[in-house]
Order: sequence, then C-alpha cells, then structure tokens
Amino acid sequence: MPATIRSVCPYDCPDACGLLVTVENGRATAVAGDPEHPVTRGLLCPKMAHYEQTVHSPRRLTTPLLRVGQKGSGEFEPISWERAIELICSRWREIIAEHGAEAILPYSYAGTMGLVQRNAGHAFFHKLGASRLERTICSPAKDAGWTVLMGETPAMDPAEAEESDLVILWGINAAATSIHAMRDAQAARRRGARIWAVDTYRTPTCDAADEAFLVCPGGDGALALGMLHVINREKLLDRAFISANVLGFDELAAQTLPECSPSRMADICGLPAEVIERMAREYARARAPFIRLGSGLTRYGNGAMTVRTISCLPAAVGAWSTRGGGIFIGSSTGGAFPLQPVTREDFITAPSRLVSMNQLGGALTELGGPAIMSLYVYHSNPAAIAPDQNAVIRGLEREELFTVVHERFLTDTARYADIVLPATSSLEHPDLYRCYGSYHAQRCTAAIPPVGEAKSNWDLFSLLAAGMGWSEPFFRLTAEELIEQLLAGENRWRDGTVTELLRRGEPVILTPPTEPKREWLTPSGRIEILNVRHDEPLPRLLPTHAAGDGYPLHLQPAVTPFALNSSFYEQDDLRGKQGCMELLMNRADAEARCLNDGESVTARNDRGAVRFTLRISGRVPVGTVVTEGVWWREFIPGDRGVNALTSQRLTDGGRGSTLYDVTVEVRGEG
Ligand SMILES: Nc1nc2c(c(=O)[nH]1)N[C@H]1C(S)=C(S)[C@@H](COP(=O)(O)OP(=O)(O)OC[C@H]3O[C@@H](n4cnc5c(=O)[nH]c(N)nc54)[C@H](O)[C@@H]3O)O[C@H]1N2
Ligand SMILES: Nc1nc2c(c(=O)[nH]1)N[C@H]1C(S)=C(S)[C@@H](COP(=O)(O)OP(=O)(O)OC[C@H]3O[C@@H](n4cnc5c(=O)[nH]c(N)nc54)[C@H](O)[C@@H]3O)O[C@H]1N2
Ligand code: SF4
Ligand SMILES: [Mo]
Repeated sequence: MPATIRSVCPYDCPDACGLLVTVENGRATAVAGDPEHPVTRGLLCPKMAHYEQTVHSPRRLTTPLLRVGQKGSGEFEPISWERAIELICSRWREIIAEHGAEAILPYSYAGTMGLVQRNAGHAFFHKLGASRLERTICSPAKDAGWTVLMGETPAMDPAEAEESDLVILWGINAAATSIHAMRDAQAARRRGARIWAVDTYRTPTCDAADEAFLVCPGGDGALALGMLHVINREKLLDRAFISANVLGFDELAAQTLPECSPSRMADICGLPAEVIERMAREYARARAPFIRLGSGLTRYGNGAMTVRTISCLPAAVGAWSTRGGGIFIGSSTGGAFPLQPVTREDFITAPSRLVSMNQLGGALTELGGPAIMSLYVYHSNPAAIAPDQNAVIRGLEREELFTVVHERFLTDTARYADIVLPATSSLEHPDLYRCYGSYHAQRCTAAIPPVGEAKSNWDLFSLLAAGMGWSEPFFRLTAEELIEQLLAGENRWRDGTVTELLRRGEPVILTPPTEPKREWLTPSGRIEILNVRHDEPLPRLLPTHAAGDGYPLHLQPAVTPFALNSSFYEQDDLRGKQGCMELLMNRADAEARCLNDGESVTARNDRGAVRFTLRISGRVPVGTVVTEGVWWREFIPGDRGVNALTSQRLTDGGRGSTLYDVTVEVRGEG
C-alpha cells in the first residue's frame, strides 16, 4: 500500500513548500504540493513536480569514492565508509601537525536549507579550529542596505501584497524564483491592482506584469533617486508620516535630490526621463504601493546602496501606514529557532580566520599563512556556482590540496575531489525548516531509507568526530535530538501550541515579536534616511564595479525556471526544457558583430572566455546579454561555465557576491 508522507522542499527558495510524498516499498514515487499548507496551498514549481526523479536518479552517488585518475578527470573507485573516514582523519591530523588547523577550509552553502543539516558542520569545524567560511554568496547586500535605513525592523507580512493596488516586482524574477509571491500579486490584480516589473531584461515575470521597466544593470539606485526627486518636487510626499516616522528626509531633499533630476538619472538607469516622472507620480498616488525587492539588483558594487535608496520610497510616500503598502525584502525568522545548539560557537577556542566564499579562487591559489591544504565541500558546488571559475579550478587542480566532497551527484566540484562521499536527499533525513519568503515553518522526518550507502550531513559529521577521536557527547546526538533541542523552550515567535504542532510535523505560521510597519527598530526609533553612524550618512549614487572594466556588453547570469543554481540538471526533462547554454542578445548587437542566431559564440573579459549558443532575442535590450542557469560542465559546449566571467569583487555592504556586475565582449568562432 502506498503511504503519503508530509515533507518540506529543502531547496534555497524563499517558499519552503510543504510536500506530500507518495512512498511505495521504500521508494518515493510521486511528489505533490500540500493543499493544507497555508502558503503552498497545493502549488509547486516545475522543478519539484518530479522530485522523485532527483531522489532516485541513476546518477545518485551510492558509495564513498577514492580518486584514481587525475584531478578533475572524474575517475574514482569505490571504498568503504570506514576507509574513507580513516583516510580523511589521518590526512587532517597530518595537515594540522604541519600547517595548523586553519589550513583546512569548509565550504558549504544551500544545497539544503534545513536548520540541522545545513548547519551540521559548524560545530565540527569550530572544534577543529579550521578556517571559517563567510557565507555571503547570495544577497547579504540586501540586508546591509535595509539595515542602514531600517535597523532591526522585521519584514512586513508579504501576503499583504494581495491588498495592494500597485505591486512592484523589483529585481525579482518571481514567476521563476518566488511563485507564491507571483500568485499573491495576481490575486491583488484580480482585485484591481496593477503589477509592475523592474528588471534588466524581459523575464517571464515581465510577461506576467501589466508593465515592465527595463533598466541598465546596476541602475536602480538612479531610478529610485529620480523618482524621489519628482515626488519631492511635486510635493507628493506624505508629510505627516515623514514628520512622525522618518529621520533625514529634508537632508536628502536638500543635499542629494537636487542632483538627481529625471533627465540626469535617465542616462544612468536607461529609462527615459518622462517614464521616471510617470513612475514617480503613479507610485506616490497609489493607495497602498507594495514593493517586493529581489536579489538580482543587490549583486553589484552598489547593491547595498541600491536597496537603501529604493527603501526610501515607501517612507517618502507613507506607504507603510496602509494595509498592503510597504516594501518586502525577505522575512527574517531566525529568532524563532536560535541555532546555538547546532552551531556550538562555544567550541571556538580562538576565532580562526574568515575566508569569503566569494573569493574561493583567491583563497585556494594565493592565500598564505597557512595556505589552504584541505577543502571540505558539502551541499554546495563551488566549481560551478562560485565567481571567477578559472581561479577556483586552478585552486582545485593543486596536487597537494586534499579535497573531500559530500554530495548527491558527481558535480563539477566532486570531479576534483580526492574523496567523494554520498549524501542523502531531503527525503532520507529529518530536519526542521523555516523560510525567507514568508513566516511559515515545518519539521519533517525521513520519508524513505537512504539511497545506497548515502549519509546525511549530520550523521557524517558524527562519524568524522568519532574518527578524530573526540569524546563530546554532542557529536553522538541524533539529528532528531538536535531538532528537539531547536524546538525546546518557547520564545516570542512561537508559543507552546505552535511548538507542539511543529513536533507533529504540521506547517505553522510564526509570529514576529514586534509589530511590523508600526515600530522602527533603529537607534532613533525612526526610519533613518539620514544615518549619521554610517560612512555615507545619506543615500547617493554609486557606480557599479564593471563600469570601469572597459567591455561593451553587460552580462546577466540569470536564473531559469527549470533549475535552481546548479541543482536539477540531473533531471533530463527539466534540462531538456532549458535546451542548451544560450546567450541571449538583441538583434542590433548581433548585427553589429555579424552574429547569427544559433551560432556558437565566445563571451570574454579579463577573467575568462565562455562558449555559448547565440540566441537573438527581443527579450534583451541593446547593450545587455543574458544567460540563464548554472550548467554542469558535462552539458555545455566548452569547458567553462558562465562563472568564468564573473568576478571575486564584493558588494559595497555585506561583502556579498557581485555576480551580475559583469561586462563582456562577444565574438563568433568563424
Ligand atoms: N527557478 C529558480 N528559482 C530560484 C533560483 C534558481 O536558480 N532558479 N535560485 C534561488 C536563489 S538561491 C535565490 S537567491 C533566489 C533569487 O531570486 P530573485 O530574487 O528573483 O533573484 P535573481 O533571479 O537572481 O534576480 C532577479 C532578477 O533581477 C534581475 N536583475 C539583475 N540585475 C538587475 C538590476 O540591476 N536591476 C534590476 N531591476 N533587476 C536586475 C535579473 O535579470 C533577474 O530577472 O531564487 C531562488 N529560486
Ligand atoms: N552564474 C550564477 N552563479 C550563481 C548564481 C546565479 O544565479 N548565476 N546564484 C548564486 C546564488 S544566489 C547562490 S545562493 C549560490 C548557490 O550555490 P550552492 O549553494 O552551491 O547551490 P547549488 O548549485 O544548488 O548546489 C547545491 C549542491 O548541494 C547538493 N546537496 C543537496 N542536498 C544535500 C545534502 O543534504 N547534503 C549534501 N552534502 N549535499 C546536498 C546538491 O546535490 C547540489 O550539488 O550560487 C550562486 N551562483
Ligand atoms: S523550489 Fe521553491 S517553489 Fe519550488 S517546491 Fe521548492 S520551495 Fe516550492
Ligand atoms: Mo541565493
């Protein structure tokens, strides 16, 4: 008899959907969205519709592997778990004796978002004294920019969007990356709202919007300043809201805005002055304008400043005081489940050095004192997803670097490993999930036994701790016991009833401890457009990094609806929907370079050269080229993916990646 088991989507997506998994004879045979989940409401994205094909893919790794060929060749032989653990621990002991523990670097990110499995290595590496990884690849500039203005103010409830009359999807490809936000926007539209999309090319989200505004990459700060200029000039401000809630609007108006006329901002953001004027008026006159801010526009040298500048808009027009109005950058539900019982910062005896995950290439090839001698990768695929792929691969090719990769698949990174260890999928281990697109949380148990000899992140760190001869009882806890520690005690986010529902595997909605949209958790208690504690007290125009690089085309390494970063390429059907690794280019740019549709082209800059299939497309404006997805090397025409073109430079706040801040030139092969 098939059983239906509740689970949670583990991927790095804002939505953490509730799943119903059909299990027959220990195998998952179907996956559906949980109709009773308050946010999912039965709706899954195309990626997860056949998750069983990922879980039971013939490509799954099923035993530990030892490298027998050259690094990168992908030649391995199976070994036992005992031998694998013994090889790893003995090599680490040697490295620590010779170079110190900081010569070991863990690298992990978001293969799974479960609170136990995602953070399972922290305690182990803290105790080892290894270098610490700064996990900043995604969008820390968003939080950095928000915090300058809003301090610790929690996010509003994004479901309020349904009550807005103007929903602005700004730098977010919601139709692909946040389908429940798209659903909420469409619900608002059925009640009369308009939807705007602000992007750099015509995404499926732009198609679903009433109006799309295409800006130059990194130009949104200029757009927002131009709008603020008009709102101020035409007295469309909410003066009562500003005097009660905002610090420094007059300083902004006096010092920054005079320089930001729509005609000047038009040159930077690429939208005509009259469009900026119209956007300003319609935004200010909307009853409850709602901005959903994505991550795309944050991955630039000016990303944090852009977020800070856009976040001034709802303050200027008092959007916060109406239901449905405001701006949502992501929910921060971390307070509901403090992670110390899992991450065990108390195991740190002396804080070791921090290495940015965005600068892995530099760390592996240039860092001294001590050099990195061992890399332990789990639930991440840095050879594909990290910027400056050529530097990363030069590092991974170092013969003396001892690389261990814990993975579900033989990824581009696993191909460079000395030892590969098979990982469970989310259906094979328990965990507790919260999310960043809403306020729900859910706990789940394993739905099926491990595939082959796969082990979960946590179980593997228990084995490694035993292999190192450590006696702490902590490392002998089970994942279920750790989940229980995270759930223990009530806090201001969840009372006893909610915690009990979590224990039973029910999806719950957490309640932020302070009331969003009423209290501003900044030192002054106001929205700080003027923040005197910051190096830049007022928002202003900042250039991008790539502006100075001297290449003519902006490159957008954007996402596809049919994959999630480098995940899901194992599913043939999903990969088939993507076709091949394309470069989308406007006809005018193609003609100027004598390039034809379908032709093989090379995009290059100072960091690398990447082959694509050219797709001439009206979706991209002149001056911008786009590629979607982070392809596995085995499926691409050349030997480098798009990240051979991206750089290790960091954002202006939050030390984030600047993956979208790239320029290139493109040539045919003929
Ligand atoms: N299908 C799918 N879903 C995903 C992912 C995926 O790879 N595929 N990835 C997941 C992860 S890890 C994350 S962080 C989220 C990210 O999800 P989003 O927040 O949607 O971020 P991105 O898709 O990176 O970028 C959003 C849009 O910003 C645009 N953009 C780039 N630069 C600029 C700019 O300067 N200005 C403006 N206005 N727009 C710009 C891009 O073209 C893109 O369409 O999605 C998650 N969900
Ligand atoms: N060009 C380009 N580069 C990008 C992006 C982009 O849009 N374009 N997006 C960037 C962003 S926003 C992010 S967040 C990063 C994401 O970068 P990553 O977090 O590295 O994400 P994935 O590429 O999905 O790789 C996750 C890996 O974890 C493995 N995995 C899944 N579950 C488990 C598990 O339980 N245990 C173990 N050990 N392994 C598991 C999967 O098989 C997969 O290979 O990429 C960044 N890089
Ligand atoms: S990837 Fe996102 S939208 Fe798709 S099922 Fe998972 S949580 Fe839901
Ligand atoms: Mo991300």
